[in-house]
Amino acid sequence: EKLSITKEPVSFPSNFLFGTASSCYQFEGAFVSDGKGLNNWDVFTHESGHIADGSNGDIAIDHYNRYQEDINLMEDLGVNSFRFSISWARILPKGMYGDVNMAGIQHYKKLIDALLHKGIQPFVTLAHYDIPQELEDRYGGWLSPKIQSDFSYYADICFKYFGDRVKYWVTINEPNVMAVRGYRLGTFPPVRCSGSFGNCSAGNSEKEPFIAAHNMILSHADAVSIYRTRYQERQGGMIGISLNTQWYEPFSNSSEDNSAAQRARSFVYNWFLDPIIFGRYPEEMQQILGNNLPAFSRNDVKKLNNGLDFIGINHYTAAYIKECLYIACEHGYSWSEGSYFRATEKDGVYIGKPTTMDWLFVYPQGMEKLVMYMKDRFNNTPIIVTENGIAESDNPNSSLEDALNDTQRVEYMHSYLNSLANSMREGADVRGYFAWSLLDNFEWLEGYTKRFGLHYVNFTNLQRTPKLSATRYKELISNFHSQLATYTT
Ligand code: GBH
Repeated sequence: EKLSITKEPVSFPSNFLFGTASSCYQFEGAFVSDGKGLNNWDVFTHESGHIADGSNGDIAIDHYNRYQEDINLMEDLGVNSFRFSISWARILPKGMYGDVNMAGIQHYKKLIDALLHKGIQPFVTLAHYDIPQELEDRYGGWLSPKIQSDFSYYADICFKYFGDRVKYWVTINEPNVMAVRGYRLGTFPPVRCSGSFGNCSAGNSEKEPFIAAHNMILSHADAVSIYRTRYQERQGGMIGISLNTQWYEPFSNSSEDNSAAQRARSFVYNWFLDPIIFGRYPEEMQQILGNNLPAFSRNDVKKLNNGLDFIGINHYTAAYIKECLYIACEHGYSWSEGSYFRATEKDGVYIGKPTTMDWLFVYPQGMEKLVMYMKDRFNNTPIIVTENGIAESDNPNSSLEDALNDTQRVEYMHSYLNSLANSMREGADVRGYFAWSLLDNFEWLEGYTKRFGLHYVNFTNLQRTPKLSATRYKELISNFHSQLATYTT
C-alpha cells in the first residue's frame, strides 16, 4: 500500500510543515550530563513499581549524543520540521533558584543549528511532562501559583537564546494529561490522587487537578505575554499550546448522549482552550464545578487576552461517550470528571480497529471531525497536528525484518492524513502535521515495551533502522512537493 493523499492536495499551503515529533525525556538520555539537574521524571522512574519494564530515561535512545545521526535520518525522510522539547532542568537545573546552565544552552544551540543547516525548522516545546524536581520539592510544582513566574522566567531565557532561529513554540505539551494523571489518577508524577481515584496516599481534594490546570493555563499566558511584548515582533514566530485531543462520538443519538459528548470535549480540551482563547472556563464546567473551579482575576484575564497563534492537537483516537449526569456513573466517573462515561465499544464492537495500546483504536474520521469542531468553536484559529501515530509491541522473538514491516502504521497514517486533508478541503486552516514519532523511544509508563517510531531502535545497541512507514512517509512528502510544484509552475 502507498501512503498518499488520494484526492487533489490543493488545499495544502506550500509552507505546510511535514515533520516528526519527539520529547526530551523520551529521547535524550544523558540524564546527568553537562550540568543537567534532575527532573520529576528522573525521580519518578527511579522509584520502583511505576514503569512496566522497570526502565527509565537515563539513557533513553541517547538522542542527546546522537542528534546529528538522527537529523541525517530526517534529511533522508525529507521532512521540513522537527518537533522536540527542551529539558527545563538542563537550562535551569534548579528553576529560578539557580543559575542558567550554559552547557545546556550550548547543546540546544548546536541541535537547532544542525537542523537549520539541513533546512529543517525547529518546532520547540518548552515543557513536555518533565519539570525540574527542585520545583516539586520547593513548592509542589504545578499545584503552586509560584510555578507561573518560574515557567515564564524559563520561557524568557529560551526565547532570548533560541528565538532568533526558532519560529514555532509550544508552551506546554498536554497539560490536560498532566493534570489528570498527576493530580487525579496518580499515575504520573507527582502521584497525587483525588476523590476516589487511584491508590496513592497523597492528594485528597477533588480540586487539585483544577488547581494544577489553572496554574498551567496562567503559566502559558505569562509565557505568551513575554513573547508578545519582548520578542515576537523582532523574531517573527508563532506560539501555541498542544492538547491531547480524542474525538468523542455520542454513544447514541439521544440528546443526553450528545450533550455528554459535548461535556467530554469541554472537560478534556476546552478546559484549557476556552480560557486561553475566550478568557473563561467552558459553561458546562462552571455549571457542574461551581466554586471548585478556580477563578480568573481581572489581571489574569488581561494576560489571557494574549491567547495563542495556533492550537496544537495531539490526536490518536476516539471514544464513545454516554450520559451519566442523572444516573449513577459506572467506574466511579464523578462530577469532577464531567459525569460522562467513556466507552470504546458498543454492542460488542470496538469503535475502530484495536491496537497494542489499550486506549488507541483506529478511527480516522475522528481527525476530520475534531479539526472541524476546533475550527468552528475557535473561529478558524490555525491548527497544527503536533502528534499522530500508532505503536507496535516490542517482540523480542520477532525478526528485524518483521519489525520493520509496519504495514499497520502505514495504513493508519494513510487514513488519518486523508481525513486531515478532507478537513482542509472544507476550509480548516491546518498548518502542519507531525508523526509521533521519529524513533522508537521511552513510552512513559510502558517503558520500552511499545514502539511508536517510523524508525526501529535496537534498545541494546541503539542502532536505528527505517521501518516501511519511513519510506512511505518520505514518498508522500516528496509526491506532495512535486505535485505542489506542478500547481505553482
Ligand atoms: C502523547 O500522549 C504524548 O505527548 C507522547 O509523549 C506519547 O509518547 C504519545 O502520546 C504516545 O502515547 O483515558 O483511555 O485515553 C498520549 C496521551 C493520554 C494517551 C492518556 C493515553 C490514557 C488513557 N495519553 N491516555 S484514556
